[in-house]
Amino acid sequence: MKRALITGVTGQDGSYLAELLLSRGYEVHGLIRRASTFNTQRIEHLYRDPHESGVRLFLHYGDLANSEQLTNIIYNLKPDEIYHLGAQSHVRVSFEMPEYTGDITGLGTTRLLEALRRSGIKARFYQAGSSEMYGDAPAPQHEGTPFRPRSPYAATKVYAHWMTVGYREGYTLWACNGILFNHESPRRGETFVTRKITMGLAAIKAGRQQKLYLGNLDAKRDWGYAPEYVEGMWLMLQQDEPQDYVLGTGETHSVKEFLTEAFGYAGLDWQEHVEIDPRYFRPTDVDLLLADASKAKQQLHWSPRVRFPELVRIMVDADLEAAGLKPIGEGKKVLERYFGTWHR
Ligand code: NAP
Ligand code: G4F
Repeated sequence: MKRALITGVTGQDGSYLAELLLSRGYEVHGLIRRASTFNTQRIEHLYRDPHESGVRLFLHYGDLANSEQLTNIIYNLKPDEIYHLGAQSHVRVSFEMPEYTGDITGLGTTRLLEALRRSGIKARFYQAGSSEMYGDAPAPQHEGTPFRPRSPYAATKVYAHWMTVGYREGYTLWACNGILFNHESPRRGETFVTRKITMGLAAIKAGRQQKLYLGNLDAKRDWGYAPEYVEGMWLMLQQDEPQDYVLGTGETHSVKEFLTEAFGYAGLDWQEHVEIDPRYFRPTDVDLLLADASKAKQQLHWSPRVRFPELVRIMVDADLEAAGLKPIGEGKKVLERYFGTWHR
C-alpha cells in the first residue's frame, strides 16, 4: 500500500486529493493546523475514528511555520509521495500580509524540502505552483513562459517553484512543480470570486441578501473544475522523471462573464444585484490568464472535461442546494455524465 502525505488536506484541493488517493488504495496522512474550532469540514465525510479497523486516513497536527514538526512527520511516516498543497493561498490577502505569506507559502516549502532532504527518504514531492506566477506575461502561458509575478503571493510561489527545481537539480530529489491555473468547485473557499458569486446569488435567490459587492470584473481567468486537477497532480508523480507541468483548460473568461453565466442560469440579471466596492481591488492585478497545457496533454494524457458553463452550473446548483433551495439541475447532470455521481 502506498503512503501519501498531504499538506493542506483541509483545503479545496487537499480534500479532493485525499478522496482520490483513498479510492486508489493509498494510506493517506494529512497535516492539519491546530484550531480552537473544527477546520476539517471538507474531509469530514472521509474521516473515521482511527480506533476502527481498516482506517486509511490519518491526521497530524503541524504548521508550515514549524520545521521541527514537519521533519518529525516526514521522518516517522516515510511517505512514498508528498503533495505539498498547504499555503496562504489568497492573493488579495497576500497584499495585506506579505511577510506571513512569504513565511508560510514560500519558506514553508523550503522547510518541507529541507526536511525531506535531511531525512534521506526517497519520497516523490509535488509542489503546488500557480498560474498567478505569470502575472502580466503574454498569453497563452506554458512551462517556458517567464514568470512576471504581480502580487506577494505570486512572488512567493515563484520562490517555492525555484526552490523545488533547486532541490531536484542539486540534491536529486524527485520533486516537481504543477503550475495550475484557477480551479474551482463547490468546495472552493468562500472568499475567492467564483464561490463568492455562486454563494451570493444563492443568498439573493433565498431572499437573505440584496446585493453582492465585488472588485475588478474585467480580469480574465482560465477556470477549471478542481477534482480534475488533483488527478493531474497524481499523474505528475507517476511519471518516470520529475518535470514541471501546466494544467488548465485553454479557455479564458472574465469575472463579468462568470456573473452573466451564473446569474443567467439562475434566471437573474447580475447588473441588478452587483455593486463595485473598491476595497476588493488589488494594488496590482493579473489581467489575463490562459493556459497552454499541451505538455500535460501529450505526456500525462491529461485533459479536463468540464468546460466553463458546466463548471458554473455545478457551483450554482451546489450553492442553491446549500441555501435550502431546489437546484436547477444542469450541474448535477454534468457530474453524472462525466463522473457517474453527484459528488461535490
Ligand atoms: P485552500 O483551499 O486555501 O487550502 C489551503 C490549505 O493550506 C488549507 O488546508 C489550509 O489549512 C492550509 N494551510 C494554510 N496555512 C497553513 C499553515 N500555516 N500550516 C499548515 N497548513 C496551512 O487552497 P486550494 O485552493 O486547495 O489550493 C491548494 C494549493 O494549490 C495552494 O498551495 C494554492 O496556493 C495552490 N493553487 C491553487 C489554485 C486554485 O485555483 N485553487 C491554483 C494554483 C495553485 P486551514 O484549512 O486550516 O486553513
Ligand atoms: O478568485 P480570485 O481571488 O483568484 P486569483 O486571484 O486568480 O487566485 C486564485 O487562483 C490562483 C491561480 O491563478 C491561485 F494560485 C490562488 O491561490 C487562488 O486560488 O480572483 C480572481 C479575479 C481577480 O482578478 C480579482 O481581482 O477576480 C477578481 N475579483 C473581483 N472581485 C475578485 C473580487 N476576487 C475576489 N477574491 N473577491 C472579489 O470580490
